[in-house]
Amino acid sequence: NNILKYSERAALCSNGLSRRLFTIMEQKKTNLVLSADVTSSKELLQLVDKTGPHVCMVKTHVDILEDFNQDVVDSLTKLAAKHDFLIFEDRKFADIGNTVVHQYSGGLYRISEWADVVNAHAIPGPGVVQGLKKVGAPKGRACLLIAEMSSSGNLATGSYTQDTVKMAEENKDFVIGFICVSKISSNPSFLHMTPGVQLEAGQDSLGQQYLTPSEVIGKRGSDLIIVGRGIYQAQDPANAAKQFQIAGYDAYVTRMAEAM
Ligand code: UP6
Repeated sequence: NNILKYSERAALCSNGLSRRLFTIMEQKKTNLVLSADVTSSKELLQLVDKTGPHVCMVKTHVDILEDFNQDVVDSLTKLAAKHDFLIFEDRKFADIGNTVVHQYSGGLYRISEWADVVNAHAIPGPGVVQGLKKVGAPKGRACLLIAEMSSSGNLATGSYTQDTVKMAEENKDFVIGFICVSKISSNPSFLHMTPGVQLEAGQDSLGQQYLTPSEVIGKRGSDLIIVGRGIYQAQDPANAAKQFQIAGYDAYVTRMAEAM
């Protein structure tokens, strides 16, 4: 998948959401996912409206919002239509199928009503995917599996990562790709999405490790960069998002040119 353009990969996807994401990436010229990890809904909506033109997807952690309510998701959905991006709730489901059915569809957040994409750990086995699929597939939703993590000392390595790729392949209709820190599947329809990205490599004080867009997209062959603090803690988040958009897309264009 190093030589296929996003639009060519879109054509290979059986899931409508991955097709749409690749199409947005090509049209908007962005492989940037905003990780909108702010704690008030006002801040969230302002941040998303400002950075919306530069992103193909907005990732949320709704359970960190102090004032979550239905208006927030209504407004977020409107912004998604206005700026043409997908909504990804970073819920990291990690329980048996029956429990995730309820966590995904019910509770306070009713995630399946508004999130295009969610993610899950592979640790419980395929039941977690089956449970999510039961709720999400009829609504046209999709899921990413966490095959690797960005944090230091994490246990998602080696055969765990390989077995997660296998689990994705066995559920290709609903699983559209991975959270990972490098390219782990040669199947061009799978999306590789990488968190832990800043314009300079480094780490935070709690184990997060940062790589640059050119390392992640160019050298490691991932498809999308996920950026939180690098954007929302910047003086000018819209401009920061633009810088990440340019850096991420340039790395993709360069990678394509080098693979030719
Ligand atoms: N995230 C990681 N690493 C992972 C998986 N998910 O950082 O392996 C998520 C975090 C956060 C975002 O939960 O929302 O990606 C990274 O934010 P940051 O850019 O501010 O570090």
